[in-house]
Parts: sequence; structure tokens; C-alpha cells
Amino acid sequence: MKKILILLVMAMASLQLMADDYTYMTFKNSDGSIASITSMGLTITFEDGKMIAVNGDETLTLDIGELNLMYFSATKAVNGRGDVNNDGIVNITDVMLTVNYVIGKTPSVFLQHNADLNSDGNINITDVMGIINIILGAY
Ligand SMILES: [Ca+2]
Ligand SMILES: [Ca+2]
Repeated sequence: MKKILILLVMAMASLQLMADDYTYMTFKNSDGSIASITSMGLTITFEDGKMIAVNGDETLTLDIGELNLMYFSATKAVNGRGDVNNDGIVNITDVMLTVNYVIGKTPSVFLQHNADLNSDGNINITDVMGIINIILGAY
């Protein structure tokens, strides 16, 4: 475990050189959910099986065991919520894909976990409205 952490720290150090071009550090979990934090001035520590990323007022805590991938991105992921095609952003494409899903079509990439905004196990018009609200900044 210690070796893995050292490798991660080394990877982070080399990635830091590229950070100027990328605004956010994005983390992808094994369940497909993603989260972003501003990369400039970011401090990442590992403690009790958790990865804690701190940047000013922002704090992101993730289970290391759940963590699949971390990468720089130009856009901020909203905890994966609403990002049904998993491209790191919530936009009109996600609304359209969710509408298609609701009316019975099956989009090629569709993360139900990210679509079910109110976590009631169903994906319907309420969730479509929720994604629109995320785009409008209401969340
Ligand atoms: Ca998307
Ligand atoms: Ca729902």
C-alpha cells in the first residue's frame, strides 16, 4: 500500500507541471460517479483509506478503494450528478439523453446513477427537470 502511495505522489508531482493548462482535477470512482476540484493550489493527502483533496474552501474526500481514475480537465464535474453520458460536463446533451431514456429509447452511454437525481430508483421527468436546474445553476 505504501509503495502505491509513493507512486501516486510521484505521479502527482509530474502532473503538477502540466497543471497550468488544466483548471480542474477530476476524480472518477468505480461506480462511475465523478467529482472535480480546482487544480491550482491543490493539496492531496491520504489518510485512513481516504483521499482528501483540499483547495481553499473546497474539500473533496473520496475512498481510495473506490477511486478509479484521476485526471486534469478543463471543465468541472458536478459530482457526476446529471452527467449521464459521463463526459465531465452537464449540458443540453445530458438533458436530451435523459428525455430519450424516459420515452423508452436506450442511449449508447447512459449512467442511470448520474441521471437519478432524486435517488428514488426511477428516471423520469423530475430528474430531467433536475438536470435542467443544474445547467441553470439552481443546484
Ligand atoms: Ca455530460
Ligand atoms: Ca429519479
